Amino acid sequence: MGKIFCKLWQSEEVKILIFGLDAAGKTTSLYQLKLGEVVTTIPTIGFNVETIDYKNVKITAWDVGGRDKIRPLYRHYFAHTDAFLFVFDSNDKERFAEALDEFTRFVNEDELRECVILVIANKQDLPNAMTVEEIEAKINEKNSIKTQTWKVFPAVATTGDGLFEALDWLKDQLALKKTLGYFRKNEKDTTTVEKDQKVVRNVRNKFEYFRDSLLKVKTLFWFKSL
Ligand code: G3D
Ligand code: MG
Repeated sequence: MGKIFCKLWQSEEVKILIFGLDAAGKTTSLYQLKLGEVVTTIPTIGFNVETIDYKNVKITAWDVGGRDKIRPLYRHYFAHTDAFLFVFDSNDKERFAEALDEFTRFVNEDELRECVILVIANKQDLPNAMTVEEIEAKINEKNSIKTQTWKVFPAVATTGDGLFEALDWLKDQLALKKTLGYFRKNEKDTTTVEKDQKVVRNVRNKFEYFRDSLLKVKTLFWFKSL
């Protein structure tokens, strides 16, 4: 799995967040990635955060849901996030609505508006698991994703099935985003150059107008002197 992360994300920092209700399969997925030590910390703001630092990739995961007081504190982690994963327990129909509400909240966070969203439909090995299509339909019903690129992938975190494909897609999307970002930056530069050229043109026009006026006045005096 490490190869995926090695290949592309060598130069720039990549920041990924993982959300999901408790028991959805986040910790299991993190260990399946086999990227190194999963470090668990409880920050002073009071919830359990798991992190992996692998080369230039920083992944942070925590349980969401339930505690309204803690929710605003999540935002400490949002700045400069490139992608977020939301892990659904596809088999937990009772808590699916709660999970979807949480997912929608993250989708609507201002600081996560540029993120790529990878939805993991986990626990596909269980007989009553909702399918990818069902989960996709539920997300579409909410109609909350306006700006972000997103996709749902089936997975079984306990075996690792599906995680590889999901992360491969994420890697491609991040590469695309990086390329688009590069072009946008250059577009901005072009605009700046065009603006500068406009200023130069204006100054030149004014100068030429002034020079012509002087010439006219000079000619007038010359005629008068005849
Ligand atoms: P969390 O970190 O999101 O809270 P965990 O969830 O990774 O701790 O997983 C919660 C439980 O779900 C674990 O079981 C784990 O083995 C199980 N689990 C995770 N992914 C899958 C999956 O794809 N299929 C199945 N059948 N189970 C899964 P325990 O028994 O250790 O609590
Ligand atoms: Mg966990």
